This record gives sequence, C-alpha cells and structure tokens, in this order.
Amino acid sequence: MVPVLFALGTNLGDREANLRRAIAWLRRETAVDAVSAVYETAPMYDTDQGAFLNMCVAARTDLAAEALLARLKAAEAEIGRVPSRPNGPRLIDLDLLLYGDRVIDLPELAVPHPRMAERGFVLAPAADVAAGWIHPVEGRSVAELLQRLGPLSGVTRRGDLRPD
Ligand code: PH2
Ligand code: MG
Ligand code: MG
Repeated sequence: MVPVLFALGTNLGDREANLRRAIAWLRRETAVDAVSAVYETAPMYDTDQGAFLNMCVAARTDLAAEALLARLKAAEAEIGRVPSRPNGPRLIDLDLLLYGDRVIDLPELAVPHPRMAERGFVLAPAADVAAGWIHPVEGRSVAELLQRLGPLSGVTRRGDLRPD
C-alpha cells in the first residue's frame, strides 16, 4: 500500500457535516491512519467568500494515483459539490496532496499538490498527521515547510471534529 495525504476544505452549508461525510468516505475507500484537528481558516486567493474549515487525513491505498483522483472527484459530487469559480466557494474539496514520494505532472493531476507549500490552511493540519513526511520536490518535511511560512494569520485550530 502507498501512504497518501489528503486535504479537506469546505465553506458552504453545514461545514462540519461535510467534513464528517468526507472522512466517512475516506474510511470506506482507504486505510485511514490519522485525522487532523479542524482548522477555521480565512479564504486564500479569492477572499470574497466565507471562512473555510480545513483538515488533513493520512491514509494508505492500493489505488493508482489516477484512479484515486477519479474516486475523489466522484466523492465530492456524491457529497454535494457543484461547480463554482476557481478558488471559489465549495461544499467539499478533497485534494490529494502527497502520494508516497511520487512526483506526478499531468494536466489533470499534479502531485505533490503544486501550492501546498504556500498554504497555511494545508500545512497546519498536515503537520498534525504527517509532520515528518518529506515533500519530494521541496526536500523538506511538512513541519519544516510550515515553519518556513512563519507566523500564520487567519488559521485557527478548533480541535477534533465532533462526532454526529
Ligand atoms: N481552497 C482553495 C482556495 N482558498 N482558502 C482556504 N482558507 N481554505 C481552502 O481550502 C481553500 C482556500 C481552493 O481549493
Ligand atoms: Mg480540489
Ligand atoms: Mg483545493
């Protein structure tokens, strides 16, 4: 099995319920090892939208990266995501951040996620579950990448996701 790291984000509807559904889906479809705390985060890039909840999940899978991506897209639709503008509001975003130490550069799939190293809303929860994971392009651990960002603004640790 290949270790994988996922990022979850939501800023529409019942955000906690959306996260719970995404985690239930990940538990069904992959072998989940660790689930981060929930972080309330100010929107990056497109700031004219509501605050996000973000989390990360470390897991293992037998699926090839391309097949996993297709399953993630299907899960987003099943949970209720509808198309929006780039970086715009979304009910659920399920991103593949890392797939072992592989580097994949395809039009429809880039791993490591190209902007993960600049995103506090990704690296803060990622450090909860994968602090020592070495980013195969940056050559630094998740914890080091987080430290490199310096003090984060607009990223607040909320604690564990509450069960239903
Ligand atoms: N996702 C984006 C764009 N901006 N900002 C925050 N805080 N959290 C996100 O998950 C997020 C974002 C595009 O995927
Ligand atoms: Mg996405
Ligand atoms: Mg995303």
